[in-house]
Amino acid sequence: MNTRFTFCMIKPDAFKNDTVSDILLEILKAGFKIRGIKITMLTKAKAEEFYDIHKGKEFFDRLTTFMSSGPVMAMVLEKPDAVESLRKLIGKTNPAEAEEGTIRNRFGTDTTHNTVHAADSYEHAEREWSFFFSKREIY
Ligand code: DGI
Repeated sequence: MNTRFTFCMIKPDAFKNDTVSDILLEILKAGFKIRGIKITMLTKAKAEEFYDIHKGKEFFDRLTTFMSSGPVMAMVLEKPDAVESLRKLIGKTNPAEAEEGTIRNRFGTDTTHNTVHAADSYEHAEREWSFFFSKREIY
């Protein structure tokens, strides 16, 4: 298992609130290298596929409607212990509970509109970047 890589996605609320560049800067300042990047739109069906682990939960429709409401920026990021490091940088799911200075604390609004997704394991990271990128799009 390679622990240098993780998957990150900036969510539609960041595009709406014009905080994408601030979030990117935080990620770069934390020492991550960008190995793949694209802006794309998820259809409702694609958002449901990406979050299929949450299917059946109370917030599933809210989450997938939001995630297909505007652009997302998908990224493959590199840094030692990438998954743990990025999870720490973004903070807890609910921005109100996220530690001060974390990305979700600074730029998030609520548990749905929490500006950024980060893979929670190396296994999920690989599944998630494969969802967005072909091999040729990652260097
Ligand atoms: O890994 P996280 O994004 O921190 O959290 P997660 O994998 O448990 O859930 C994925 C996303 O689903 C999360 O970023 C926002 C949404 N979500 C999770 N739990 C709740 C939720 N949305 C609402 N409204 N309420 C929840 O309890």
